[in-house]
Amino acid sequence: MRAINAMLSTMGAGAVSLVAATVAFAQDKQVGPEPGGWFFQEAATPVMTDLIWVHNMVQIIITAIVIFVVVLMGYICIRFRESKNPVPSKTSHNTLIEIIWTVVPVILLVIIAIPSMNLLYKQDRLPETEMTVKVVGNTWNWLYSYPDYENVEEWVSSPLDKTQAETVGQPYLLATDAPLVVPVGTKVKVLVTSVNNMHSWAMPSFGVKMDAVPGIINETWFEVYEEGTYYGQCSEICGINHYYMPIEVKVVSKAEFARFIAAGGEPADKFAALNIDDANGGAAIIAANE
Ligand SMILES: [Cu+2]
Repeated sequence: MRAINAMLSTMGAGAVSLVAATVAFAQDKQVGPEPGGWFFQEAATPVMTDLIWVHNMVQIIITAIVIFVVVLMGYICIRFRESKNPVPSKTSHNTLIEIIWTVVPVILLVIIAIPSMNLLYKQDRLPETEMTVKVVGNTWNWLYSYPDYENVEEWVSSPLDKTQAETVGQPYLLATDAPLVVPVGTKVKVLVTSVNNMHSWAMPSFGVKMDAVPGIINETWFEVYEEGTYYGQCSEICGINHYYMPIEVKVVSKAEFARFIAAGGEPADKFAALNIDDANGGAAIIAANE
């Protein structure tokens, strides 16, 4: 499978060099919400890998506690029921048991706290990042820009409607006309803010959920393991079209990203057939909101 993906990527890269001034992306991995899905999405970043690990560890501990308590309660209900135990014990204190039920929970909480705190700081404290993207929430779409690359203008990422999504074979309510494009294996700083009301830029497979608040610039980071398309959704109820502001992140090879930037970041090329004019469409939407 890996070999096939690698082959497809190579073919995709070949296609790019053949078609001048067109930036096409190799279609490979897709990670996002799935109908009926109830567990985490596949981990795409080190933060999400740790997050799933901490979740599983806590899950094991609480399951063990629940089983222990239920079994103990069952045993007590049966063993000490009135008919079997007509003269109940008058015991009110037992120092050893009291020490155990104090010390054991403390140890368990410390075992949970150490990796939890580690994860919290891993998410919160940015490492030395290699590039920055700026994400601005708008009602109801996302504006993306690269403060590091002035030749790439800020662009609007709007959801594809049902027909458009079907035409390009991408998931409706997740696919956009112009995804955020980032290189693989790169520590990316994300600056998140909003121009009107609150939104939240949430990428479950990245372990990222950052509020977009007007007047405040929040920051977070990610480093994606593998190339592919990753989907998220606005996760702060922001108004009537909250359901209709998906997030699409295209993770490409470093070489492909360099070509994309050199080409001025033409994000809409692969949707040219759909006749979407991002620059004008976006401007119209912004103007309508002002
Ligand atoms: Cu929203």
